[in-house]
Amino acid sequence: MQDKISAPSLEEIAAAFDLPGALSSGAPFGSGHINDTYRLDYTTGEGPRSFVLQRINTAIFKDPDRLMENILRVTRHQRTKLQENGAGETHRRVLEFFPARDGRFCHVDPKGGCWRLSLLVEGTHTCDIIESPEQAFLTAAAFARFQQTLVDLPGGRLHETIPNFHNTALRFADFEKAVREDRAGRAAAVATEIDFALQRRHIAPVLVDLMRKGAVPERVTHNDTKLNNILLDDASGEALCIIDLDTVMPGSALYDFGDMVRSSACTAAEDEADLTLVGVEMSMFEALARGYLSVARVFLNPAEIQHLAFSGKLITFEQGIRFLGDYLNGDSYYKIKYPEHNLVRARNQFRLVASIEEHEAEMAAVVDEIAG
Ligand code: GN1
Ligand code: MG
Repeated sequence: MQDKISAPSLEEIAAAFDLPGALSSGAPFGSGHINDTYRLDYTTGEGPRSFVLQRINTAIFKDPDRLMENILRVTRHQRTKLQENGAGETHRRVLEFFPARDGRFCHVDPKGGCWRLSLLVEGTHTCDIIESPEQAFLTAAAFARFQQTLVDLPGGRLHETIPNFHNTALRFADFEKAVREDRAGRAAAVATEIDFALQRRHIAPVLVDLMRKGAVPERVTHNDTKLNNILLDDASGEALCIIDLDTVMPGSALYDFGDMVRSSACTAAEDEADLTLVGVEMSMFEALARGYLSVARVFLNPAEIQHLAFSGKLITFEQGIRFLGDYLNGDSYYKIKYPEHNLVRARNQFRLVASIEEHEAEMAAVVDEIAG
């Protein structure tokens, strides 16, 4: 966890960037688990303007300059394509970052904190919980378009901002290490959850093995396709702008689709403690698959299509062992709001895994029917 107390004030950080007018307010913003995010409101001669200021968690993103290099390449390419396609309001459809006065997109404060600034996209909101199949369709199609846009990203392979981020086999090895070390002395009390994970160890390497064999191709992917990483237009509900680009890097389309299933095919939050509310909703899954395939059908290969239903289970499992592993390690990775938060999250994700298992054949049939 980063030290909040010793950090410079928001005013001091904001002053490092060349912003218009006077800062009228600054406050925490969003619901990310890793970085610290703030909204800055300015009063200017041309009316109010708002920005998003973020402190990058450099314990997790160890090379923030390369991370910003990725993000600038990606957003420039998105902007070029939007302009080529004659899309209106490009400033609302792709994130825009501003360098600090020293020219760096990553401003380092005197305490070593790493800050970046982007334009706040006005007239949009995010949702933590899926509201309707229509919304599931739109958001899945938007993430698919994001992947499609990046198919011809120039300039070579992107940096891996977190190596092996979705290598579920290595994630499982990390989990086993956390169980073995039992740093926080919590393993005995969560034997049931540990057992749930160990019984499913065979699914962990499935996608990485397919990637190693070349059956599933490496693509430029988002890698954190949670529902709340899309800005929705306040007026129309349109899925306007993909955000949280920290983990855009080489990956598999399947982990992206899987994380849409994890975060949008269930109508309970990922930290809902009442497990009777946690489970896959087939209407949402079907809408996600229809939305995603409405765009991605043309570029996915047969092995990818064949594993779409499985991908939701796999990444939900991966997320479950990451939360449980962090709980066993003494909560060093994810921000928590109360002591058992990571355990509650892990139980929730495992309940969703179990529910996906119950519906897996049905989910595969839905994908078959849509993909034809
Ligand atoms: C983290 O910070 P946030 O909420 O965007 C995590 C994702 C997880 C997610 C679970 C870099 O994302 O991988 O899926 O929490 N990001 C990182 O909600 O580990
Ligand atoms: Mg993220």
